[in-house]
Amino acid sequence: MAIDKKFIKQFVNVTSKAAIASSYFVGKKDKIAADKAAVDSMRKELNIMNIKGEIVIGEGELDEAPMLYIGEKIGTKNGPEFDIAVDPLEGTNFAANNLPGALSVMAIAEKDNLFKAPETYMEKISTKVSEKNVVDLDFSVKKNIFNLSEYLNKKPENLTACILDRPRHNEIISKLKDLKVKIKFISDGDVAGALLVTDEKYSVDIFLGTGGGPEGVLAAAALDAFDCGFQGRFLFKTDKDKQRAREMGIDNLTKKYDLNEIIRGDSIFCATGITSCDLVKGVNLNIKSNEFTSETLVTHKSSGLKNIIKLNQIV
Ligand code: VTB
Repeated sequence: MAIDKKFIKQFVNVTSKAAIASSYFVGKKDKIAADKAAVDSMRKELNIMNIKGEIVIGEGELDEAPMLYIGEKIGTKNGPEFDIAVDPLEGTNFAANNLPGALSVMAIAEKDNLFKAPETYMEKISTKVSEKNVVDLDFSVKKNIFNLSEYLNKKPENLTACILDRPRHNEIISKLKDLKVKIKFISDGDVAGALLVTDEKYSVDIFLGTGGGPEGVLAAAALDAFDCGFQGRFLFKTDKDKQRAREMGIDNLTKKYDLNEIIRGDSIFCATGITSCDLVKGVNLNIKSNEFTSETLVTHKSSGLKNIIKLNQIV
């Protein structure tokens, strides 16, 4: 079944309001306050929607975070059943320091169609290629680059790879350098990083490396609508992580997940800019009219919608 189009506007409103709430804390060096504002707003707006929703990816688990935790039921319960993944403030450092890239993000699928991901790291790869065996998490960096180069008919030195700038990626980075691939380093925010493969205008051919698992699932929802490729493999390091994964029903802890094992069926994805980035502009307040302008990248898989929605709101 398809998700009714009427929900698109309502979900865009949710991330948009969360982004506006968080925007008051932009550049205030207070990550917690910026996050809390986004979480509180998102929860309030979701709870007045006529849906029977369950948070499958959220702000921690019940014992850690009081709001939008994994397993929390949201909405009025009068309406369709949805699985909802949220990252009310993706890029807390960006918001706290008024740097580009803070987003309010949400992905929605019909019940039991979105992966219930624990809060752990994930090895990820995304490209504009959805065909199998061109790029694969199990291939070496060299093989992936050579395959992609052949597939896109671009020399390796004309390919750009996006990766989180972290010491854990030193080996991948040195291999990319050996292959003369251009690298776009990001300091944070790998939902946006993974989505840079969706359009030629961002000049990114491949995103790879290890970041947050929840962020991987959120990115997968949008990549599915863009008909791009994505694979992820959770990394469970501590015994506590492994135990939690088993409790969530993950038996094979080293499994490589293809995009459609992470998200199936119809979906909606919304990412509203809090501060501007390549994908969307940040929240802007017009002092005279007291109106907030926000931009949301929205996708709706079944209708093929992939668009930026601009809203002017007085809140
Ligand atoms: C990752 C990434 C996020 O934080 O979770 C990162 O997926 C934290 O990684 O997009 P480190 O532990 O290496 O700092 C983000 O960049 C922002 O939430």
